Amino acid sequence: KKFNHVIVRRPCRALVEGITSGLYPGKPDYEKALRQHDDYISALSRCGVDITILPPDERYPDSVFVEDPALITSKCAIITNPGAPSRNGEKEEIIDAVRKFFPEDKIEHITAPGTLEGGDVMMVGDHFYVGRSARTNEEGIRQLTEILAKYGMTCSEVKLEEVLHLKTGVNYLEDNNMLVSGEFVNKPDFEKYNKTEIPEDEAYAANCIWVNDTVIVPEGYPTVLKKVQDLGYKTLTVDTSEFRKLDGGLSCMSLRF
Ligand code: CIR
Repeated sequence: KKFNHVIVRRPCRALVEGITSGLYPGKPDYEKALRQHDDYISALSRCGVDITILPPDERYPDSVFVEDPALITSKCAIITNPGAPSRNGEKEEIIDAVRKFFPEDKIEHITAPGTLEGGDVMMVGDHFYVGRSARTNEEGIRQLTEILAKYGMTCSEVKLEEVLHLKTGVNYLEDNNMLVSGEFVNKPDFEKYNKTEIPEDEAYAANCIWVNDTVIVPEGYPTVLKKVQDLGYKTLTVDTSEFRKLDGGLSCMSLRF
């Protein structure tokens, strides 16, 4: 398996007004966020992917989190319908970038009353786990299931209790390896994987990303870093402290395909 492309969007100044649960207090420092985003792009570029960098979009404070308005699979691209009202319009702005890679008949849409955000979707080969959350509803999941089936792919729902998005707490690293934290540690859905448990005090680092045999780990989580290295992966670290203040992590900031 290999990813060839990545899409990111530069953070906008309005980032400081992004949605936050307050779990990680403080307002993002914009200049610092820009530098961290530069480092994020550098790390990705070391993983052998080409990177499309979209310009900042001041209308949408959370638009740096491009993972949410689209879900890109090997067979089709799905424009989602973000459940957060202040983010819903982001779906119109990601389409052009997606069109560079997919013909019109391979671009699908989640439509109202269905809502879905990409952060709730975790790809494991041709199977997709989707979190039912405050952002992703039953109808959104139904539509996603139908779209995926059209392309020979499958989907199963995971109920979320504590986290914002599914991938806030569980991430697949390929090779049957999965990072699990909190409510996901004992979920029967993930029994068949080689699970690595993330300690509670490093829960944020459950959101690592696999990019072509390298795993990018957020900076400042030594236990998780060691565990990922012990699984045999090359690792890179990126400081995401300013995005963490908005509940955003490594996976949220790119579309990888
Ligand atoms: C939000 O609440 O929508 C943003 N502040 C964070 C989005 C994080 N995205 C993700 O987990 N995929």
